[in-house]
Amino acid sequence: MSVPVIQKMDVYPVAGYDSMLLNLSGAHGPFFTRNVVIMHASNGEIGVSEVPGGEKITQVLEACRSLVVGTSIGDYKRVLQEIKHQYGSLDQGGRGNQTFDLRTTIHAQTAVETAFLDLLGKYLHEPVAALLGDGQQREDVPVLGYLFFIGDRQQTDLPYIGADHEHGEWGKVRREPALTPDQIVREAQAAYDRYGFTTFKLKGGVLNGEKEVQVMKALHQAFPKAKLDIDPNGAWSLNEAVQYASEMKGLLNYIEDPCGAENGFSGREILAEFQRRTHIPTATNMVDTDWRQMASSLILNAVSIPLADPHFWTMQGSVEVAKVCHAFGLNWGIHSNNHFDISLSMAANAAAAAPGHINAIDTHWIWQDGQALTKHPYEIHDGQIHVDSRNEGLGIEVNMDAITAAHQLYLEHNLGARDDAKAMQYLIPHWQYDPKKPALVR
Ligand code: GKR
Ligand code: MG
Repeated sequence: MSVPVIQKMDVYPVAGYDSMLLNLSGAHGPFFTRNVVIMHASNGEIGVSEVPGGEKITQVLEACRSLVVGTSIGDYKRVLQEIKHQYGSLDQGGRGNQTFDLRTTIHAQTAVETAFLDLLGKYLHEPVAALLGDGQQREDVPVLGYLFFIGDRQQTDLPYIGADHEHGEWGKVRREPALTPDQIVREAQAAYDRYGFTTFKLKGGVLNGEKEVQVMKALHQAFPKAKLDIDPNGAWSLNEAVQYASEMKGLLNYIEDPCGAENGFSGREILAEFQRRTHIPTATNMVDTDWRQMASSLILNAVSIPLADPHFWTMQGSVEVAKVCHAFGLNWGIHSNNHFDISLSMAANAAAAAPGHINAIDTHWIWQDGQALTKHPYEIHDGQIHVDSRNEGLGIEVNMDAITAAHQLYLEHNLGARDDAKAMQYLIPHWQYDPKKPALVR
C-alpha cells in the first residue's frame, strides 16, 4: 500500500469570544484569533492544527501550501526544513517584548508539522504523543488553573459576551470584573469546582506588585494545599521582584518572568541574578524561546522552568526541550495563550510525551470552554487531561461546521492579530504599552 500524499491544505483564520482579561500588554478584546490548518490526505484522512492568529501567519501558511501539497506524509521533515529555509528570516527580530510571541514562521512550521503528525498518527494507529521524543510517557497530564484579573466590559461598547448558564458558576464568574483578592479567590473557587485544579497561576503585571502579593496570599489562605505560581511578564524590577518573592516565600510553587532586561543586562542575566538571590524556581516563556536562547540560559543558569509551548517551539521541539530539562535537572512546562480545543490537544500530546517530572501545563481553555472546534474536545477533570494511549493522531475529530462559523466570525468583525492596547484604552484613555509598568499603573 502506498504512503498517503497530501492532496489539499486549507488555512482558516478563525475567531472566538474572550473575556476582558488583563495583562501587562493591556486588556484582551472581545475576540481572540487563531489560524487553523486542515490537510486532506489521499487515504481520506484529515490532519489538523491550530496556531496563533494574525494575517502574517495566515499569509506564510498560504505560501507554504505549494511546499506541502503533493508530499508524502513520511516526508514532512523535509517540508519543515524548506519552510524554515524560505521564511525563517521573518523571525529574525525574535519574539518581541509583548507578553505574547510576535514571531511568524515558527508558528507556520508548527501548524504544518502538527497536521502532518496528526495524519501520521492516524496512518500508524498511534497517538501523536507516541511519535514525539521517546514516545508517550504518561496518560494523565496535569493542567493548571490560569487566573486573570478581569476588566469591566460594561465600561466599553465592545461586543464582549456575558455570563452563560451552561458552565455553572464558572460561566458567570469568568465574564465579570475581578480586581480584588476576594474576586480572584471567587474565580479560583469556581474554576476549582468545575475543573478540580490543584495548581493555580495568577497572571500578574496588572496591579501594583504589592497588591498582587496580597492576592497571592489570599489564594494561599483559601487553597492552602494548592501549588501557586505568578507571572507578571517581567514587569517588576530585579529589586522589586526579590522583595515580592521574599514576601511570597513559602507559598510559591514557582515564579514566572518576575523581572526582565534592565540597566544593560539581558533578561536571562537578570533572571539568573534573581535565582541566585532568592533560590525560587523561576519559569519563563519570554527569554528562553529558541535554541540560541536556551544555550545562553543554560550557561547562565537563568531559569529552572522553560515553558516550552509547542506553538512556538514546534511539537517535536517542545519535547526536545523536555529531554534537555530532564538531562539538566530542570523542570519543563508549557505556556499558553487563548486557544481552541485543537491547541488543547496539541499541548496535551506534547506533555504526554515529555520525559521526567513535568509541571502542570498552562492552558487558557477554561476561558473558551464551550466554543469547541472539535466534536469531543479533551476535558479537564481533577486538574488533569487524559491522553489515551489508544488514540490515533491528536485524538480529536474536527467539526467543520464549527470551524466555518469561527471563520465567519473572524471575517464579519474584520479581525487580525492581537492588540490588547485597544480595549485597555477604554479603561485608561490614551493607554500605551510599557513593558516595565503594570497595566493599571499609569
Ligand atoms: O493571555 O494575556 C494573556 C497572557 O499574558 C499571555 O499572552 C502570555 O503569553 O500567559 C502568557 C504568559 O506570558 O505566560
Ligand atoms: Mg509567562
